[in-house]
Order: sequence, then C-alpha cells, then structure tokens
Amino acid sequence: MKEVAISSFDFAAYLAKAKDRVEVALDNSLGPERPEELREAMRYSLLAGGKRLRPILCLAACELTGGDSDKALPTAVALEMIHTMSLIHDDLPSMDNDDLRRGRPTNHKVYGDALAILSGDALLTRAFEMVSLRSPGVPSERLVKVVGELSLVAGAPGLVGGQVADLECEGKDVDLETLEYIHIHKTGALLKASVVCGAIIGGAENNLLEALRTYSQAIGLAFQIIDDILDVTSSSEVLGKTAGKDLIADKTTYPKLLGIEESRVRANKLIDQAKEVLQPWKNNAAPLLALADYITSRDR
Ligand code: GRG
Repeated sequence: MKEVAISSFDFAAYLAKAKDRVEVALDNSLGPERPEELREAMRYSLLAGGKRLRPILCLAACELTGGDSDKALPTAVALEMIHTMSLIHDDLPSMDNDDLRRGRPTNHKVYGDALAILSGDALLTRAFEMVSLRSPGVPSERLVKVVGELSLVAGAPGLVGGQVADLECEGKDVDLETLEYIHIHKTGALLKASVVCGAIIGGAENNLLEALRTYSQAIGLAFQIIDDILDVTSSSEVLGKTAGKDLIADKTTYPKLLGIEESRVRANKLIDQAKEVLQPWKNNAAPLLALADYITSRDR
C-alpha cells in the first residue's frame, strides 16, 4: 500500500482529482433511458454538481483498505444516485417544498412532480443495478454485502425513517435525543454507508471496518450539525439551496437547541473522535483525516 505522509498531503489536489473521477463515472452511468424526458430529468439532477462527498468518502475508504478504488467507482456512483434521489424527493411540495437545489431550480420545478418522483425512483433502482450488475472484478460476496448496506440505508431503518421523523417533528418542540435520531438517520446513515461500502469493496479486515464504522458515524452526525449552522449563517447564493429554511419550516436544529457556538463545539468534538479512531492507520489515512476536517471547515 502506498503511504501518504500527512505533512505533504495536498488535500485540495486530492479532492479535485477525486471529484473529476466521480463526475466522469456519473456521466457514464446513465444509459439510453427512454422516454427522453426521463433521461433528461435524471441527468438534470445527477449531473448538477454538488460536493460529491459520499462517493469521495467511498473511494478514500477503499484506498485505505489497500483496495483498488476503480473497483469501488460503481458503488461510489450508486451512493451519489441514492443521495440525489433523496434530494429530489426532499424538495417536493409534499415534503420540504423547495425551489432551489445545487444552484438551480429543483427537479419538480423543471419537470413537474410526477417526473421528479419517477426520476428519483429510477435513480434509486439504478443504484442497485450499479452495484449488482455493473461492478466488474469485485467478488460477489462483497457486492451482496454492499447491496445489504444500501438496502438498510435507503429504507425505513435509514433515510426514509429519518425523513418521516423529520416531517412529523416540524412545528413541534423536539429534544436533543429526537433531533439526533433524525440527523443520524436522515443524513448520517448515508455518509456512514459511503465509508463502509468503500471498505467492504476493498476487503477491509474486521478491525479496520469497525474503526471506519465509528469514524463515519461521527463524521455523519457532525456533517448535519454543520449543515444546521450553515442554514443560519450562510446565504442561498453560497449554499446553492435556500438558506434560513429550517426557521421557515419551524424545524428544531442544533443551533436552536444549543446555540451556534455550542453546536460547533459538538461538531468539532465528533471530528476529533473520528480522527482519533483512525490513528492506528494514520500513515495511510491522510485523505479520510482531511475529509473529516473538511466537514467542519466547509462553507457550503
Ligand atoms: C432514499 C428511498 C429513499 C427516500 C428518500 C426524501 C428522503 C427519503 C430523505 C431526505 C434525506 C435528506 C434530503 C437529507 C438531507 C441531507 C443533506 C444534509 C443533504 C445535503 O448534502 P450535501 O451538502 O449536498 O452533501 P450536495 O449538493 O453537495 O451533494
């Protein structure tokens, strides 16, 4: 395995290169869907930009296990497809009802509700196709494990459950425990699965896989705490989505319960915990350590 000295690690270059790889793979992942309008709606949201954090985490985790991250690319694409479909559905009038996503009008604003729902459905099912039918060279038992992880994260035990809880809690007084439940399921679970699936594709030993589960759980929650903070401190122009939305929708957030400073302290503590658990692998973990820091330093 190639060691990457932390001091000489160029995170900006790493991030840019990984993002380029992901963009190319995403572009190649959509075939000749018919009708043409469905193809357009799927491409519109999938290729709309975004940080591509989930696929990049997947590739970085695979690399840390000593695996060939080319083999993890289809799974990385699958994770971004699940994420994108969740954004399309989240923006619908019956859910968060938003007009702006990734700096452009939301999918249903352009294609209508029916096509937004269906293009989301098509991306979700394509994600499972990417893993099960379009992952050459990966042992099938690893692919079955990844399919299992994705089934759990996309369904009631993950995003769907988190989203239902989130919608149910709008306009209500919510305690920290419930808020954490929502954040962990709605957001943290997919970030965790991104790391875990990359590690599974790479064939991680049990102790590294367990460490990566702990790492990714911590960064997943920290990510949503920072998202809550950015919602009140940033602008729609910078975020590419409507700022101040949590207040408008009367949602409980970390800043609402703890204040901005204490929320930031919590997020930083989680990032410290995530980095600590990777110390035994630190000589090869520069990308994942830097990605953890990026979660709290990001501005969008
Ligand atoms: C997966 C079957 C299935 C259903 C989806 C709608 C829904 C159920 C869940 C909503 C999940 C959701 C939208 C959570 C918010 C997560 C979040 C903080 C998104 C923003 O992620 P970034 O900042 O966005 O990584 P970019 O645009 O950079 O990719």
